Amino acid sequence: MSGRQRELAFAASAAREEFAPGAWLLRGFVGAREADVLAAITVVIGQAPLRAMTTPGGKRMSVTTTSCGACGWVSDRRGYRYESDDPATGRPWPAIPAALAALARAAAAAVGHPAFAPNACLVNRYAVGAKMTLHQDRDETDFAQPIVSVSLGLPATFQFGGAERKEPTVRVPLQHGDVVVFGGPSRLCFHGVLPVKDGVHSELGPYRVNLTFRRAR
Ligand code: MD3
Ligand code: FE
Repeated sequence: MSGRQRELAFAASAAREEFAPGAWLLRGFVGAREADVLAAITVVIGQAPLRAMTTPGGKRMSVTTTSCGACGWVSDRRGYRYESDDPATGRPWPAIPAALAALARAAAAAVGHPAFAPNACLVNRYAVGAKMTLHQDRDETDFAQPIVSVSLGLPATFQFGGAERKEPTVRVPLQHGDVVVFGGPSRLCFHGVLPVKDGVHSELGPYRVNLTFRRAR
C-alpha cells in the first residue's frame, strides 16, 4: 500500500480511535512521511532555536519550544500570545515546511476537517523528565478550528480531561508516529503530558518532540 492509500484507509481502520468526543487518535499516521517530517523539524530548529519559555507567573518551562508558520507561540512575564517574529532572532518565524503542512492537513481531513489550514506549528521538545502541566489552549481566535498534534521520539503519557480543571482525566499513551486531532468539544478540554520516562529513541535520542498545528488567527 502506498503512503496515501494507508492514510485513506485510516478512515475505517482500528488504528483510529475517538477517545473523547471530537478527539481522534490516529496511531502511526506519520507512516511513510517520517523521514521528511524529521528532516523538516531539523530545518526549523536550525532557523528558530528551541528555548525554554517563561510562564506569566515567572516559572521556566521544562519543555523547550520553537515555532514555524505566519505566527509563533510566545510566553513571557507579559503573558501567552502569538507573534509574527521570533523574539530570539528578531526575524519572522520560518514557514511551515511543506511536508509538515501536508501531514497536518491529511490528518485533519481523515477525521472530518477538510478545510484545516494551520498558520502556526509549535515544536515542543521534552528531555527525560520534562512535562506539561494540565492547561487549556485558549490563545487562538477560532475554537471551531481543530488542533493537530504529532508525537515523535520517546513515548509519553498524555492526560486528557474535561472543560474544567477539576474534571477527571484519562491517560492516553502516545508513541513515535502517532497523531491526535482535537476538534469539536475536545478543543477546549484540559490536557497535559506526564514526565517523560528515561529512554533513547533510534531517531531522536533521549527526547520526545511534539508538533501542534493550529489556526491561531
Ligand atoms: C487538546 N502540547 O503545546 S499535544 C501544547 O505533547 C500542548 O507537547 C502537548 O499541550 C505536547 O499546548 C500536548 C496535544 C494537545 C495539544 C493541544 C490541545 C491536545 C489538545 C488543544 C486542545 C485540546
Ligand atoms: Fe496544549
